[in-house]
Amino acid sequence: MIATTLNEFIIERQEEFPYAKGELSRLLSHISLAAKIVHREVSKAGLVDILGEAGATNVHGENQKKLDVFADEKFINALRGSAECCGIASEENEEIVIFDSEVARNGDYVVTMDPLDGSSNIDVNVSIGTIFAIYRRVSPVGHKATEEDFLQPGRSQVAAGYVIYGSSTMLVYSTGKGVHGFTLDPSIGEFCLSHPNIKTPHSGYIYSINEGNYKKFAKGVKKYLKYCQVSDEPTNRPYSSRYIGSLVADFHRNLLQGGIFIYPKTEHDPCGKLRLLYECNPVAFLVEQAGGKATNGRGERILDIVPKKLHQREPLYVGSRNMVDKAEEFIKEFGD
Ligand code: P6P
Repeated sequence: MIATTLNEFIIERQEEFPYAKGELSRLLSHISLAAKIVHREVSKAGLVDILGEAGATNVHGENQKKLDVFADEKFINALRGSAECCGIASEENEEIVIFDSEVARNGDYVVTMDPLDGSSNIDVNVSIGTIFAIYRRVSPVGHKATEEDFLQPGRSQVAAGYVIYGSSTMLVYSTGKGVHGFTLDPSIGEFCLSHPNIKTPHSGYIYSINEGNYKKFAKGVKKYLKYCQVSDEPTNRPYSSRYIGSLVADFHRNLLQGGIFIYPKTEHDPCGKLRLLYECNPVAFLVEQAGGKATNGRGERILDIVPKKLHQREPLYVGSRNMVDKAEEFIKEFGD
């Protein structure tokens, strides 16, 4: 049987995309092209001098590894060439990246992205990923993109997805009509449909959180963790703690198997660590499409939060809906 490729799948279903035919397929095919290029470099990162610090630091003062910079450039170049995208907001760039050509100014879309999430794991061969979200611009077509195009609530996303560079490279995306996973077949250079219509279990037994921060957690978070450690509800089996330190890898595992990922606020980080625009919103869009839930721990749906700043952080509770609800019960009773 010949597998369905990403491009074939998008074209087969592009009438589901409520805008002009072909726009989304061009955007996603350019994203998948950049993903293949990053895959090639990630898969041989240990062999060429592309590891280690690029010297520069990103807007958050974090050392930029060469692959961060490489991935950022590849995705920006791919989207600049798509003729559909007028600008990008990226973790690796303090300001928005405006595509100022006549063609790009007529683009209807903007993209937010974390070009290489989990980059601290690059040198130790742990899965890393790219996270992206696609919005319709709100600024007038024919003009330059503006920051307002990027400060839309996550519910306005028209598509979102991630690429996970792991034991295999997968691209997982949704346009609001279900979540679909494609595995890269390097022998033909195509992403092939491997996980159609992903649904996440309503309950699970995996909890993902950096327990090294335990002392900084609020009482409600500590109480939920203890609940997980002593309970076998509701799946009648003990919970497992699984934390890779790469959001894409932790999220992908929990999406498929069920589970909850938590990056809570702490006294030191009152808004948590993860970025709303290009980490929380895309995974929130995907998890809701898969039947799960994503909030900031206080009952506020991630997708309803209106961003005020490009690199705004937000606490994230994301995964199986019954687990997010249970965590919120403890937060409500004991505080966050
Ligand atoms: P910590 C990677 O740097 C990242 O942004 C996410 O991919 C990951 O979930 C999180 O930070 C890990 O943070 O503080 O647990 O190392």
